[in-house]
Amino acid sequence: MPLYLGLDCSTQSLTAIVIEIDGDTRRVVFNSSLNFDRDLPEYGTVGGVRRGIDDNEVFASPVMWADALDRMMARLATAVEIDIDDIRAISGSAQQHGSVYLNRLAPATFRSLDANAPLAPQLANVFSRAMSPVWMDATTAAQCGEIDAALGGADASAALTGSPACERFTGPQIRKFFQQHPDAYEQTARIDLVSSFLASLLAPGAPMEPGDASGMNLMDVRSNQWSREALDATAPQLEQRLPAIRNSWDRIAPLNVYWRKRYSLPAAWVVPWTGDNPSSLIGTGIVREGILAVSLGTSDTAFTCTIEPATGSSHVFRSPTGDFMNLICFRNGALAREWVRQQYGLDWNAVAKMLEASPGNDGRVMLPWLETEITPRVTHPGVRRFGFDESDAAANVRGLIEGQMMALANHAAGISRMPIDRVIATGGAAVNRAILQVMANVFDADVYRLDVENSAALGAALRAYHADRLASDEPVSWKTVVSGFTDPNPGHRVSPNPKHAAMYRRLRRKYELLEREQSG
Ligand code: XUL
Repeated sequence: MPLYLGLDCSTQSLTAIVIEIDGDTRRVVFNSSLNFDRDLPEYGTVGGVRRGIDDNEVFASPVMWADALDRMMARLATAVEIDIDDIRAISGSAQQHGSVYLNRLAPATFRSLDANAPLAPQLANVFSRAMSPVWMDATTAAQCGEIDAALGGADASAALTGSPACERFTGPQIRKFFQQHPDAYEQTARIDLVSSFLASLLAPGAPMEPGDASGMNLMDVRSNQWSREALDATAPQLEQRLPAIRNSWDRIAPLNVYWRKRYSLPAAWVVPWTGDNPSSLIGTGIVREGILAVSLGTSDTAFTCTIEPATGSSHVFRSPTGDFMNLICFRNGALAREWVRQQYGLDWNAVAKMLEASPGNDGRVMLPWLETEITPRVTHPGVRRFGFDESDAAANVRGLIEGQMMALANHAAGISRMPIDRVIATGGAAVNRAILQVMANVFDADVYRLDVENSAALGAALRAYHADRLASDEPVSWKTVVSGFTDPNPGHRVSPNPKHAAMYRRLRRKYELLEREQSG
């Protein structure tokens, strides 16, 4: 039976999912994750990242991501549950916006890797910048201002590239690197996204695709081409340093010989990698208008798929289906939830009990901005409590989770062109039913959890399948691609409690006013 491999290199871990598809047989046959902090401690990460002297400077080693990929392939090669020879195509996804800077030695190195040796040490000489800035970095406000000014203002940048210049986006990060390290920029032959870097290890010279390239402030989001204006506003001779943009569904090349020799993997086709959010769009089955997905991961995101961009969206990306993807992103996601749990010495069951005890927190609100926030823009971190203090554990737990959900619901109103009556929940915290109950009450919508937790890795495997069938002249519709994997499971449905939903409607207005007053 044909197998398809999907990989996801997110902020804190690398996951591989293999799916089996033959007619109506559709199932996940391999699912495994490596956690960067726990499984690759030599890279010294906390939550998958490292920080500079300035807490807003956030980066990770690209060698760590490559190393994780190598170790995952080793696991896959020895997995007893699958026959690796049946893998027909491979795709992947990665945390968005982060960038990898390669020198002139990289292409030849990638093509002639020694299959008898691990990958990481062989990459020692290929980088013109040792560390990669990641999406959590918020140190490019000056460059954002310059890019927006050059493009005619933030609205003009958004109309052209899908988003106003954003601190975590790749273009402003490249501009900062060019300004602060012009010699290293000069030594840079290619700038990758995390996704295209990892794809290049599997298929040297791999392109980017529009889904992840639209998180750079460099691509014309309508034409899916690099925008000359945006490139010029960012750094000199930039286009020659960027990979080509190809369709998300093209097949690139058979798997690089390194992996075939080292792990006896087959010459499976490699399909372009995309960003974790665009990949999750497929992995949650959102291939048409009218459904909202909420991903509760390191970042919390909410997204929809539309034929035309939604006007209230802070980011418009391209969907791997060729449509548009509208997204909002919150920086204070899983790490903030983990913080409040640890702060009060609780386990997740105790958190759940506190959430169930007094929905609405007696009208008290927390703005959960442990770190600087993306939505809305908050540059002075610190949780803001209204009506309670830090001594009250239950009020803090409820305040934080309810605050996150109210922010999601309020801002998500702008990314759907239709009323939201159903939410698909994914990401690590989606396994927590009490959190999903808060979500259902706050959104006043049914919330469904999918069977597969890592929707980005699943989306990658599904994209590999779609591309393979297309190239074999047996195209399958996106609806068919996702069916059997992303159908909402009625057993996992969480419905709103009408009384609580009415209360949250009022509390959401209070939250919105406080948020407006306190952000900036
Ligand atoms: C989206 C964003 C994050 C990252 C990390 O714009 O910055 O969701 O993709 O997952």
